[in-house]
Amino acid sequence: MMSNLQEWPEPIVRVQSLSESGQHVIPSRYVKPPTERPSKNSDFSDANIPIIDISGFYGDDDNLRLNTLNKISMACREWGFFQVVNHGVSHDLMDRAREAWRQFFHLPLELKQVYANSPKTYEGYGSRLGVDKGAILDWSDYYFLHYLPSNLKNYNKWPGQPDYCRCREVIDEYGKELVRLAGRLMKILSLNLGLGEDCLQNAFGGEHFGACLRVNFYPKCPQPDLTLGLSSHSDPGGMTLLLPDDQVAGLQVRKGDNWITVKPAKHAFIVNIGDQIQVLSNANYKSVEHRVIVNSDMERVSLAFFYNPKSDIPIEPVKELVTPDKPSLYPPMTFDEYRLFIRLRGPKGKSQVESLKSPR
Ligand SMILES: O=C(O)CCC(=O)C(=O)O
Repeated sequence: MMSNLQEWPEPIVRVQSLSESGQHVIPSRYVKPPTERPSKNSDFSDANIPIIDISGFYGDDDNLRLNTLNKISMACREWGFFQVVNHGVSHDLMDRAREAWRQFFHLPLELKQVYANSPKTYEGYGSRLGVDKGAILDWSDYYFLHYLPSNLKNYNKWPGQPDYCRCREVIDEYGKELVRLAGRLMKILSLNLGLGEDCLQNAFGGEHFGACLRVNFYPKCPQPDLTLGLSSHSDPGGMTLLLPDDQVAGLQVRKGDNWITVKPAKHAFIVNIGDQIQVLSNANYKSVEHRVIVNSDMERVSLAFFYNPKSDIPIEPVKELVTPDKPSLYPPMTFDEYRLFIRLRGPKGKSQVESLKSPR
């Protein structure tokens, strides 16, 4: 299987170059089948994912603390997504991180090409997920890098040029803050599942958890109704903290048969449950499908920080959540094995975690 992951099956085309070419028609490689196009069940109502102030969890007021836990619990069960505000991460750092990456994507192509990625590790500057030859592609470029564990962290694979982008510095600072926030959210999720506060973190391998960053760049698109910036998928990892663009909406979350467009709150992080927490929670929490739409007027930048289990330990439902009434739904699998699926096949809804279910 690994041999399929050595090289891309076709020459890579940067979506940003297509966008900048000024063509009014997108290449057929980016045209989605009618059922996957954005107009299909997109919801233009006022619905939004919950916005939760987590500072209430850390104060002296027991009621407020309980209330905050409950709000997060409801959000995890009803949406699999929520926005956190008053999360303790410096707003200035959030803005600097997004802007550093925006500058990176605006560098001349030759400078970015130095970091071109391959499907072997996906680290670096990329323009597709999955290695199926002839696949319909998404309207985005991205940059993927490992932040933890430290043996995978490799500054040579982070953008270092030119200096004024300051990507390396800012990622280090940003990563540190996001690891702290994710650790706090892990405790909250654990408590809400009726577990000891360290249970989920321990199942992630304690201090040996992993973390990586994918920065998405969605260039302007002349025919946004025909394509997607990112196809529907659930996140393969543990938990995602997304810093969306502050100017442009684009993320849509599945709610039943509809797609709800997230309206980002100022300086909020969008938090969502990934497949590994679905598995550990024995499906008490579900990772929810999401996708990204693009538009013809504005580019969009987002930073997805993935907080993951140690990659070589078996992940299976935690014992306390397996009962005679609710037997284990998933056999053990390491995250290394699990993420091969998306690396080979690209984003494909929830097909992977569904296919994992133990026969019963
Ligand atoms: O750009 C976004 O808003 C979402 C990105 C996303 O879903 C991802 O990177 O997995």
